[in-house]
This record gives sequence, C-alpha cells and structure tokens, in this order.
Amino acid sequence: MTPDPTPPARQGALDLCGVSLRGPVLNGSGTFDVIAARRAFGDVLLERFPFDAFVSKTITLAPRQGNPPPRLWETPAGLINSIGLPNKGLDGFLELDLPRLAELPVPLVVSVMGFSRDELARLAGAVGEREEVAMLELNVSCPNVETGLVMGADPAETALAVERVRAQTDTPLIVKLTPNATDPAAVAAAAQDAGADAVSLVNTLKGIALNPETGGAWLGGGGGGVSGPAIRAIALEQVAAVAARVEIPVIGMGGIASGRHAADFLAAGATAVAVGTESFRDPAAGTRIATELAELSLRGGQPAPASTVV
Ligand code: RRO
Repeated sequence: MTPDPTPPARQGALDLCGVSLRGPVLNGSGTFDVIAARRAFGDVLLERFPFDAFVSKTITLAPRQGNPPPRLWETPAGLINSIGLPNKGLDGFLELDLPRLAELPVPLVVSVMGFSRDELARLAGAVGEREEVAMLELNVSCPNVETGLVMGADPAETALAVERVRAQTDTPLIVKLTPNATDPAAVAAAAQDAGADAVSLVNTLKGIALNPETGGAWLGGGGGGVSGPAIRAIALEQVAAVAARVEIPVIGMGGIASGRHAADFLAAGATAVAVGTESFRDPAAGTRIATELAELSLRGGQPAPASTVV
C-alpha cells in the first residue's frame, strides 16, 4: 500500500438499508484486521481505505481465546480456517476496539454472534445503540446451546433469532447466511419475514484437513470453514438463488478476487459484494477490485441480470 495523491476510481455510490456508501465493495467479516493494518500502514490506510463499508470481526458477549493452533490450512484454491471467534467480548469491544473502528472513513458494520437468543439480543441491543455503528451483522453460523441447532441452518431458528434482535434495536440488520444449510434461500426468506434489512452470504463451507502423519485433524479446532476461489461457483449459485427469493438487499461474497468476479455477483442479484480471503494475499485487494469493477461498468461489461441466470 503506497501513498498516492489520486484516489482510484470506484463504482458509484449506493444506499444500503438507509446507509450511504460510496461504492459496493465491503470486506467479509473477520478477514481484515483493520486495527493491525492501521499500525502497519499508518494513516495511508485511511486515505486509501480499501472498502466502502467496514465489517468488524464477529464479537460475542463474553471474551474468547479462540481455537488452539494451527488455525489455517491452505487448499489448492483457498483456505480452511478454524479461528474460533477470539475477541474481547462486548465490554472490551466497546471500550478498546469501537473507538478505533469509529475513526475509519466509511460506515461501520459490527458483526455479532450469540449462543442463545438472549445473548444475541443483549449484544445487538448494546452495540446497536452506539451512534458509531451504522449497521449490525448477525452471524448465525453457530449452535444455539439451548436447542442444539445451528441457528442459520434452519429457517425457523433463524426467524426466532432475528425477531428477538429486531425487538431490541432499530439499527439496520444484516443477517449473514451460512452455505451449510439445506436451503439457504428459505433461511433468507425467514430472515426477511422476521425483520432483517439485508442478508449477506456466503460464510465459509464446512471442511477438514488431515495431518498426513497422524491421520487426525490438522486444525486445532477440528473442523474448519473453506473460503477463497474454491467456493466461488457455489457462492454465486447461492447468491442468485437467495436474490431471486427475497426483496431485501443481498451482499454477495465467496472467493471474489477481481472486478469481474464482483460483477458476476452483482449480475446474480447482489446489491453489494464483499472481499475476504483475497485480502490476506493483498491488503489493497478491495481497492483493486472496486477499480476493476468501475472500469468494467464504464465499458458496459456487466453480465445479464439475475433473473436470466437462475
Ligand atoms: O472465527 C471463526 O473461526 C470463523 C467465524 Br466466527 C465465521 O463466521 N466463519 C469462519 O469461517 N470462521
């Protein structure tokens, strides 16, 4: 990331759930440690911020250490992660991280996860009332300890969680869908009917890697989540299916590494896109992808609308 006085061209501004964004390229939650990046790159990061909105790493009510190492495995076209939600908890986030995130030059989305509906509602209420927070993202890729079901794998569980959160906060609510559901479009419709303002997808696909010497799990947490180019075709299909089913905006992600990929997700019906794994390789990927996307649309390079591809 080198200083450059000329800001790069970006795709046009948009309204996402009542929040003005200068363009449609977000980051995927947990894929860009903006506080560490600010330490590494200084204020150049703010001057040339790679994303049009920033999504925080998921936080939980209580602090968590995360999973034991190893936490990553590289696949031929992607990554398997098993990070396990290390975070400072609600109080630590509000005291230590939120003031830093509030300095970013783009709207802030805070990602929250709870192991029960009560926990989720408390978190969403406390975070949603902070004026620094433009939107909430509900990460439902976790088990509800009361029912044993992964919230986002089941439409009824998702609806109950979204209803509880909706009752706590008027802050725009994005529900982050898991691809590990029988029918992600049914989950998206349930989220919409329960009051979600937008959905984002996909989170990672379940995967494992084995230790070649022991035959046991390589990752300290056991299983993990696959991301990167390996899952792009699957993500694109799910985004198209969800966008065809709901009326609320869809934020599409899964292996986006170029403006062409981003344009595909927009053509499949997404209103905005998010860059995840590619940012590990290149922290300025968000800027490059936004610029490529803007150039493509200037050239009229948008693919056909979603209705013709589903
Ligand atoms: O922290 C993680 O291991 C993690 C989370 Br919360 C998530 O939503 N998706 C993922 O791939 N990893």
